[in-house]
Amino acid sequence: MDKTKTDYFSQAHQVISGGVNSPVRAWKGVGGEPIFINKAQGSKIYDVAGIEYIDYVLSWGPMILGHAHTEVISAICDTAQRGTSFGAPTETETQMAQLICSAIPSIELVRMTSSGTESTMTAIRLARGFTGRKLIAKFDGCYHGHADSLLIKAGSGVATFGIPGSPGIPEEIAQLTLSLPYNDIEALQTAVDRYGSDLAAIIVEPVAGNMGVILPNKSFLKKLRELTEKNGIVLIFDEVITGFRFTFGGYQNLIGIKPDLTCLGKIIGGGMPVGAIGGKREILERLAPLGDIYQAGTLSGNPLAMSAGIATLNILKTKSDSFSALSNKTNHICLEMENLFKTKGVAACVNRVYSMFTIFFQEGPVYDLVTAQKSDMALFARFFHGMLKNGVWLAPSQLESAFLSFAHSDDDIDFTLNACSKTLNNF
Ligand code: KE4
Repeated sequence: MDKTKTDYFSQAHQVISGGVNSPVRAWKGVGGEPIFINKAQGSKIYDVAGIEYIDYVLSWGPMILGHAHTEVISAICDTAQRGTSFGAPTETETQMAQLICSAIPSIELVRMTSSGTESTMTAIRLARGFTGRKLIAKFDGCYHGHADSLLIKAGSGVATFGIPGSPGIPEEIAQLTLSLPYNDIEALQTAVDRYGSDLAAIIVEPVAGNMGVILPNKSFLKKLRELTEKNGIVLIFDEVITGFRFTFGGYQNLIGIKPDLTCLGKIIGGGMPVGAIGGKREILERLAPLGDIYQAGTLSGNPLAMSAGIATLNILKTKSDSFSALSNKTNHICLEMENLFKTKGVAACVNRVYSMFTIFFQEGPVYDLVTAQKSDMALFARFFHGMLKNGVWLAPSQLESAFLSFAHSDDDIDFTLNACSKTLNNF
């Protein structure tokens, strides 16, 4: 007998903690039981009952070309014919590193990992080893993966669940992490005045995507670069989401700010498990085996992930002037949705930057975690389920981002706006 949709989740629950392998997939932020997916193609995702949705999650960012892109799939299949992992260097890793270094001028040397968490964890360890200092600073609502030092006032699933940090992180470790309000230059200046000479690193999402989309204020990142430069603090840009999303490079390319270290992930793996840490040669050379700061990974630079990532980046390289068209498409859908909310009398403000956006259910403005958390989460949940019923798959949390891909057509945009109108008619 065919399984019903709920069978999938109850079966998963018997053998997987929470029935999911990452908390945000459990839909705790919107209620209801998560839908299981069977396949995806281009801008569409299909659940186990064969229902089609237009996908704005895109695996939380990686699928900028759309799902199952033929060249990416064939790159994976071709590589797989020759084996899946060797635990020895391959040329594909060099090619990936060359692509990253050529695209992002601040990156002189790279180390591949298998996740964004590993790359940010490595960045923190590198900064502490390089400076000999212990303290690090981050920003409330920014999420840099689940390494102990960084799961402090984090965004993404932590913010949604209101988990202040997480049990299991000794306060001795938590006390070494300072978390400051995002976009607050005064708080930053005060913290650096007080702790500057003890700070190993300050890590930031240059565009925040884990408390919903929040843009940096004009001078925030510039001030951050000035203060870290002046005080010998390693500046880390966590570009796991923004890397290769807005341009063939990082957000840093667009604003002309060079961090000391950059963390990458998601898009550079084309949907396969990947992360990367890159930056100043003098810092990266401190990594074993060249240096004395240890970091390792059985599947780091895995040939399948490298092939998928290289195929993805090579296609993105040919689309350099299409990024602005993708940004315009995003702007268009956001403007049209804002008009719909206004017409229906629903308080909402839409933050967007290039091809990512978040609909905050409040008047706004939203410029940090405190303002983001003022959103009407219940209304977001109603909107999420309404859009789902109308064939549109959004992130199952108010404090996440929605993404467009190069596969999202004008028809997809029209369909989505129609779904939004229908959803609001039933509000
Ligand atoms: P991973 O370890 O999940 O590959 O990357 C961690 C990470 C690091 N930095 C940023 C800016 C990130 O957004 C992430 C992961 N993002 C979340 C969603 N916002 C991944 C989804 C999930 O946790 O399942």
